[in-house]
Amino acid sequence: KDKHRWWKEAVVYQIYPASFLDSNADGWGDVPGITSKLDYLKELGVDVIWISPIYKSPQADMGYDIADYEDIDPSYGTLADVDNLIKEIKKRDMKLVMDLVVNHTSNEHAWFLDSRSSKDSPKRDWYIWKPAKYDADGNRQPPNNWAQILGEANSAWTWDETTQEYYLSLFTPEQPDLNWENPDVRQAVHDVLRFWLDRGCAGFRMDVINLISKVQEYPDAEVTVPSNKYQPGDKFFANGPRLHEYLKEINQKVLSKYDTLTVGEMPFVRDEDEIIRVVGADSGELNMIFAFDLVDIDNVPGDFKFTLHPWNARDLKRIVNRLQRLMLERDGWNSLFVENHDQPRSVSRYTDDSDEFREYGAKLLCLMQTTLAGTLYVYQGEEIGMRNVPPSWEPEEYKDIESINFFKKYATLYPNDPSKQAYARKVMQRKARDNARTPIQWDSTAPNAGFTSPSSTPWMRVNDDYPTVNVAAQFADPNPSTSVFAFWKRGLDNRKKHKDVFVYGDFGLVDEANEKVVAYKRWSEDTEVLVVLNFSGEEVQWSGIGDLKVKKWWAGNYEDGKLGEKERSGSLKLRPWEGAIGELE
Ligand code: TEU
Repeated sequence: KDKHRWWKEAVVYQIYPASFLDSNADGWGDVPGITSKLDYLKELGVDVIWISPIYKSPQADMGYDIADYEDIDPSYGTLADVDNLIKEIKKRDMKLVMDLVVNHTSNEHAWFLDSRSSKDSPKRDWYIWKPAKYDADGNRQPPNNWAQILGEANSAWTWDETTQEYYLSLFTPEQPDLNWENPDVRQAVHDVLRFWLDRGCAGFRMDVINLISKVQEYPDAEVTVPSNKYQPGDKFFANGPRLHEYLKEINQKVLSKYDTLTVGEMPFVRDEDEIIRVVGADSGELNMIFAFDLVDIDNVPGDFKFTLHPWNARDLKRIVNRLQRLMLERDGWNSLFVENHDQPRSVSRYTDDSDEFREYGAKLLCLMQTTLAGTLYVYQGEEIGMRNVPPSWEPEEYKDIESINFFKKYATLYPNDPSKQAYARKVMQRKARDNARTPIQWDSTAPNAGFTSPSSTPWMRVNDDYPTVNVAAQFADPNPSTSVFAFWKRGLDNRKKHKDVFVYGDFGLVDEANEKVVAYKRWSEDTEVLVVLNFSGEEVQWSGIGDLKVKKWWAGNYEDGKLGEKERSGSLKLRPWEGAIGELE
């Protein structure tokens, strides 16, 4: 059976539109800005462009709160701008994927305004309304103890004065959850998909799509974080009872009539059978998901996200191995990503972003990402090795609602405790979503790095390192030894040339127990390669290669012309953060 699919081989590039490129000097990125950079993306090797939400939105959560699914927010441009973008994308033989956010809407969406207007509104049941509970002292309490996802100090329920009931708002009060139990809601969502597919878009990234079906009893969650009033309730809203039914319905009614790429964002889920039910070749649900295993590697298990948890190469291998096997042995499919707009920068998180090692780190991650099975997602700025915001930034520089809520929680709980305040700043500099949301550094023009005109004020501060880390400097340099961009370009090209090995080939770990080195083999019928990645800042004498013999080294991040002289068997000397790909005999 032929397992080749265009969406398996595609390289997807994620654009976070507010921070990509501002074409009209208002400090906010826009659709014409994206259109003007299509040649740049084509040059990199991109096939599909996914744009985070550009629909009409009050921007309580940067567009993940949609007020009108069929119009564009004026800050980004117009529907005509999008039509032009699609035309220009197609001209270059690329495709566009839209972000579909249908677990919730904005509280300013007409559906919700209608729903909250009265208990008798015909749309009352489009959202999830429940009466209050009262504690022993007669105080009003939300229907259950679930915590809000983007503000853990708060309840996931919001009180509505007008109709005297609570509505469910898992992310923020500005993002009421839709009631998917209601068939009219599902049909309205199907219409949204058709609207965009008929306009020429080639698929969807589906925001938190595994949260659309909730356990209807809405039970209290188990207390896993005793210091917090509210608790993670994901057991009752992630992969709920009717999820598969809803996904199959979308497929039958809409997607099956088009040729699409679909990727479902699925936080909280680890269970392999659950994943295969969604992405198995014959599931009739989605092509692939975003699994969170790799980006959750440094979270304390069971706790909230703003925690720090140590990990090493062995943990990373365990995760990679599990996800690779899931695809290759169970005929599912998956995505490869180490960055997106919700995560810190990968070079800062998984490697060392000091001036000495940043470029090696960025290329090490590129070697890993371009040699694993799965559809590859590159997040804007990753291709030039952009880093996290500097530790010196004050909390005021953080713009994300989740960050603001977190700093607020710490200020309220520990107003006079400098060590707690210092901890909050440290954890945010490592984990905040803002790290990935700083404007793209196009060149070294002061003070806005070419993102917006020098006299405008960007909506978010530009990372201070733009004089050295910027697109212009790397784009002008075609040498992969010195340019991270050129290294990515060659890596993507190599992946496509050898897709039988890298996209479709088999996978096996080498030296599984090693805590510093990530090594694996990929092979097809006629080619076998070894990928060796030193995920440590130390020099390692690696004997894990055992009996394997490298015939030819293909690429490495320490090339400096000496890759040909690298050892081919027995024991390899790996410099800090060194990685290489070699063809085996
Ligand atoms: O994210 C959902 C999600 O569960 C996480 O990625 C979440 O943002 C993270 O754990 C918080 O630290 C999606 C979007 O990608 C995100 O930007 C939105 O805020 C969220 O859904 C709500 O739409």
